[in-house]
Amino acid sequence: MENEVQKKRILSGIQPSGDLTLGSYLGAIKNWAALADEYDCYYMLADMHTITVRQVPADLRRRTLTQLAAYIACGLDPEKNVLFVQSHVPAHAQLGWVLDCYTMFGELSRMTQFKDKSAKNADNINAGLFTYPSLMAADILLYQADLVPVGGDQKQHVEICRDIANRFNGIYGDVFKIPEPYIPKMGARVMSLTSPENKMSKSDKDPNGCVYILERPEDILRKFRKAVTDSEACVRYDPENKPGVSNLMQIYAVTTGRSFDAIEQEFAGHGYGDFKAAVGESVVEMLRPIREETERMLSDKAYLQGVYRAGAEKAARVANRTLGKVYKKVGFIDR
Ligand code: ATP
Ligand code: LTN
Repeated sequence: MENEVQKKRILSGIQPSGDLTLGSYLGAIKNWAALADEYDCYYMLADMHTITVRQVPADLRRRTLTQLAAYIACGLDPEKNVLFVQSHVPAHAQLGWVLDCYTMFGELSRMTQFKDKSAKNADNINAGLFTYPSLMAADILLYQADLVPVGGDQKQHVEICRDIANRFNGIYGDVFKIPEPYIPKMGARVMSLTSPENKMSKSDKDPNGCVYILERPEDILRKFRKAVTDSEACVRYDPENKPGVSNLMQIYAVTTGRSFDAIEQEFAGHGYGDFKAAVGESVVEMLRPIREETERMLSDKAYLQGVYRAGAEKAARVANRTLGKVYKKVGFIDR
């Protein structure tokens, strides 16, 4: 019990905004599974963030369940990790509002994700898209998280969360733990297979740039076969001049545990064809058990329901404690 109290806490989440990609697996989820013994871990399905972009309701429901099954299939044991749906814990919306009042217009305007997403959704630049980071700050701060494991693209959001927390603590005393981002060295930024200057993203319009973790092996192999490379015909790590090949090398390094040097040697004198096929095969083999296990779990809805209900209950207990403190600090009277 003593140990339980001392464990550092982790919170992270992914939006059920599309099918999970190889990017979200390598950049985030794969690394989460290994943390369960050392940390007290909370993982969310960020459905409230997802509606900042218009969704088809039935699809959102289906993807939320599929994503929960995929979390478990990727090794997040619900006995060791608290797995929950954001909208099931009302404290997120409640603290989100309070933090909106401690977040500045100027700092939100500088967020890269806001700029990208408002360019992509020019007909729906809603207030939720703009205040996305203060809701995300609420997600993290409610749990007094020490670490937030995310891919490199989310670093800016963890930084603004720290700024908001410091601002609030500066006024009211030590209410929030200041979290640190926890970004993997390898796989932090998996790039699109067709435009390797952009990150692989599940809401990408080009389905060939993106490998989904539940995709059929033949489709995965085809996408790798078609991946954009360059005309040098030499497997060498040089992200600046050879972004396509370097991205494939990154992926292969993570799936096989080999170093860049070893990969360069393995393919010395071979064309890109062999290399791309090998990368594709290694990804297929890594994802196969995840796909099979996800499909198996999706056929047992009652089990999944049990997992998210228990998760919401555990999460709410921690979240409500923080929310209570915050309400008191800002001057709301006790009910
Ligand atoms: P969307 O397209 O809806 O913005 P996304 O594909 O970018 O979604 P997120 O749900 O934003 O994915 O990200 C889930 C997690 O996976 C985050 O921690 C994010 O940092 C990480 N991640 C997403 N894409 C990549 C990528 N290409 N490389 C590394 N990590 C990634
Ligand atoms: N913004 C994140 C998803 C997300 C998240 C969080 C990540 C929502 N709330 C809290 C870490 C902590 C994304 O787009 N990947």
